Amino acid sequence: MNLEQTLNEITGKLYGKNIGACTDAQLYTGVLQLTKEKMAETPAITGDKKVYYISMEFLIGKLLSNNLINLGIYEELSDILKKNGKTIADIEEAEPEPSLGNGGLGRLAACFLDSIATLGLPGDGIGLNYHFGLFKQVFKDHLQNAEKNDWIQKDSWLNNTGTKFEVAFGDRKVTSVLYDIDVVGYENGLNKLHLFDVETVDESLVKKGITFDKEAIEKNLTLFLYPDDSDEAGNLLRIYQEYFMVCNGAQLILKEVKEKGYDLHTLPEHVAIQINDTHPTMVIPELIRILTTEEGFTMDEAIDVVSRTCAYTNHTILAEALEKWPLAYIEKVVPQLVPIIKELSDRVAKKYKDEKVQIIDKDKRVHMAHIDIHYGYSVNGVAAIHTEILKESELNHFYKIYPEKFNNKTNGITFRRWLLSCNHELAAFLTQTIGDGYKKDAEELQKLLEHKDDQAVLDAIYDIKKTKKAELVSYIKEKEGVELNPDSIFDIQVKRLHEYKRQQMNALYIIHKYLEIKGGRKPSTPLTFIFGAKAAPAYVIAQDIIHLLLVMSDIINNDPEVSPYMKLVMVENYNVSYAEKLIPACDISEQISLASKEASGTGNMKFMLNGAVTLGTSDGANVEIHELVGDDNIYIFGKDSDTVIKHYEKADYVSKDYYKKSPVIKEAVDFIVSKEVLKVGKKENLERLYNELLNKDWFMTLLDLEDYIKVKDQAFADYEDQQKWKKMMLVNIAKAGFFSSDRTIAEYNRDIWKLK
Ligand code: 475
Repeated sequence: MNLEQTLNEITGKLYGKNIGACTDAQLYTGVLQLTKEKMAETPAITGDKKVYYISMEFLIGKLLSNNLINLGIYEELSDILKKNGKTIADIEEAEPEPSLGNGGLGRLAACFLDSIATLGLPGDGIGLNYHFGLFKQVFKDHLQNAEKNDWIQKDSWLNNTGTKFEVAFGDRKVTSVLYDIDVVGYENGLNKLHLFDVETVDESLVKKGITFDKEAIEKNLTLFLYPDDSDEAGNLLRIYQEYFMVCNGAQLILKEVKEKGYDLHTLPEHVAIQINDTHPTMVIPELIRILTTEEGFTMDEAIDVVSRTCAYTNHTILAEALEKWPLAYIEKVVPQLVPIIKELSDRVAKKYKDEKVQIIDKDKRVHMAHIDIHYGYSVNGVAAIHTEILKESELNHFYKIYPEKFNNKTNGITFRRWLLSCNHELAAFLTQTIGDGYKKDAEELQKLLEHKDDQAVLDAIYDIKKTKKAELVSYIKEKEGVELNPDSIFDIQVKRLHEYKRQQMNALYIIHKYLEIKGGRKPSTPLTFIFGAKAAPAYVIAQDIIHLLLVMSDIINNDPEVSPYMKLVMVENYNVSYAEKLIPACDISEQISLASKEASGTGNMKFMLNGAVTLGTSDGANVEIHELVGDDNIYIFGKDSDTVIKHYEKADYVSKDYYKKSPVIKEAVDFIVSKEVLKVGKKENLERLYNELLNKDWFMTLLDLEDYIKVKDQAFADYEDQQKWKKMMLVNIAKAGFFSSDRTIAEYNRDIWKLK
């Protein structure tokens, strides 16, 4: 049977209809089944040693297109659908997005699974099957509201494996269920994403918005991704979730090793466990607990074996994100781990007197990262500058003890999703111009450089950008009800909302530009500013920044004097699927974090790959992008990380000084609480933000604002020179190969996992 016959048979059985007669939703279900059947026929990737990537988040996004691409049947299916009057794009709209992550860290885990399978390495993900992913963002009265975000339908990518484990929280026992999602590599075999769940979860617990009873563990354990941790019950639930994941993960790993007939004493020869930030850290004491209490290991043996199996990745230096759980909380949730953690802590205390490297501190808090560093064999940062900062400042005390454990693994992105799937036009053009070798070896994108003076190639890249901009314009019209000008410059900042990422600095630029236009200085090419960002529900200032952006977009877009020259839109519920539409349409990629604060960034790589030019600080992977494309193909501004770190050390940054010194800064900041803005927005939010900027500005917005304005204006001016711009686009695409997650994973494997 050919593919079309198979699909017709499936839809016939499901709905009594042939392909052409199905609704988009029915056809989605049919194609889902077809794809799952194809995946089930794909051989599993096997080997002597396997990596387990353990993570509280896997922000996988919609899977249909990517699975079809990786199975090599995308084109064929696309033709079949077309023949029957349908398109993949339409049926994809019917697929719910699994938003099982917050942002970069979760999305990275998803890209890594794709690359591990693509490279043919045996490697599975271990995580949780949250019933509700990251909240759905809804704007009302210029404010963000959070609603529950369900994604699990009767037919989905989840397969119930029937595997169950017991997880003990002290005397309380919970039974888990294991769901698997197949991960198919690009023209390669099959790995798995293992997502653990509790059978007794009760979705009806969720009341208004995303509030729910935090006490009933059996009913709420896997209800939500990352519940609010602003109170004790929230913190405890987080520890319940973390322990639930690692206890299941440890049991699964040991079971698989035993089934293969290996002696558990040889664990490091057969297993590598990559711990994605500190959230899964308890897997270390949990494995030690199981090995000593159930497998007859001595404590020394267990510690030795586990320490040679586990490796840790750090994703942030923000103090508030480094987990330090009160020992009393752990005692309450998993008392059985406490003696192990104490033992690990005592061993460190005996050997090292330095307070900074202790596991349990004087306030009886457990520093999770310290467990990973002492009792793991590898510690890595996620971009060159980030790893340097870890070694030289944040984790310097550990680096002095264990220099050999530290290594850098600059992040990457899967080109299957972030080029082949989200930008078919560009991918097809690249194939036509440089062949399709780049699909397997991303460095081949450099072949494009041979065409940098080829007018037809330059024009084609520019035209593809125009096509993607036009597509985005109609999508935004439909979703947000805002009419954008496809001939304007698209300047885009999409990422989680956080003060360190400095969306507020971008907002101040926009105010500045608005006032300029009001004063009669009009830009030669109209400007379109696009934002997408969710703010943690408990993060007040972040909500205020969203408020300012929504109010400003109201003011700007409704001002007939201004709106022909600039528009501002903040898209609602920014997620992976939205990113796939925004990124290919971008001209200028905003990567403007305060230097030293963005560990890597991965959005910056996605934009570059799709021909956007970066406007950014010397932070995270921007530094490496800069090195690759050279000064002429990127816009870098702002103070460097050494300067910023010194300001923090000396505590000598005073934002008001910058405000007083610069009339331009003063004018933009004051506008936040001007009559004009207060007429549309809320006094409480706007005044709070204004005061924060003037009196705290913890992430030094005003430090870089003037330079930002200058360099951004330069970028807009350069855009006028089409020829110059086209070449910049080409160089960015050509140099993006380094950021393929295939390269990143090959490095993890070479230096850390050492799989065959
Ligand atoms: C960095 N998330 C990016 C990306 O390495 C980097 C923290 C606490 C709890 C839950 N999630 C988090 C992060 O820390 C996170 O997403 N970090 C990001 O990891 C991948 O590219 O610079 O901010």
